[in-house]
Amino acid sequence: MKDLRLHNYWRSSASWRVRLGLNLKGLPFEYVAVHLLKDGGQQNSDAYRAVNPMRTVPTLEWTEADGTVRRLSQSLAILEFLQDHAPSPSLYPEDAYLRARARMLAEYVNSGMQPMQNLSVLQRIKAELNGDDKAWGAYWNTRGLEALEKMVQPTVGRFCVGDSVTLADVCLVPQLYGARRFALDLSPYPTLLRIEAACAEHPAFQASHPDRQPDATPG
Ligand SMILES: N[C@@H](CCC(=O)N[C@@H](CS)C(=O)NCC(=O)O)C(=O)O
Repeated sequence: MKDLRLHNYWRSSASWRVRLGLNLKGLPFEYVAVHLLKDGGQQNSDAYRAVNPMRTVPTLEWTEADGTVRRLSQSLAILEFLQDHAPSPSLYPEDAYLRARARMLAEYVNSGMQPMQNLSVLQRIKAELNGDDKAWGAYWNTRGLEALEKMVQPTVGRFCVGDSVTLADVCLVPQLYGARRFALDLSPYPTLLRIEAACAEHPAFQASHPDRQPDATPG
């Protein structure tokens, strides 16, 4: 596995999850920017659809020793692959119950929140249904954050599950960043904010932060 290339977008939460995984595991990668808003969304171009027919970022691509190019999409599948490739530091707790809790919290974000406020969903709510896309996104974020604040309580330490970074933190922190774009009041989630602050001190979270990526634009 060499020449890792990550097709991603600075402000995409799912992209940030994979940048986090790569940084946490110390795996260098080439940053391939896919602008989700330019040119009608570069994720919709024929060139990118050949890379990822689902038209979403991230996609991780690499070259095997025999020259075969391989690709993976879906951030949680990519993270699991990275975990198998580079087991330390682990993103998954040893204990089976705690491991399942970390996955559960990650899925609150991955399947309960992010898909409901994905760009293409918001665009269709606005254009096709003449709906209030911002209120829609805010609703699903609020619902998910309320659940997360409650459901981290049994396992919380410095991070979501104990004192090591897990998959749950890797999903939570990018989602909180995204939630702020819906102008949500995050004060009802003090535990989540405390975890976010702990993560912000970690070099991998700093290096992978959207604002530090080459395609980041102000505003
Ligand atoms: N479950 C997928 C979600 C991927 C996804 O929806 N990515 C968003 C950005 S966070 C995207 O590419 N959206 C493009 C669009 O909606 O047109 C994953 O975890 O990778």
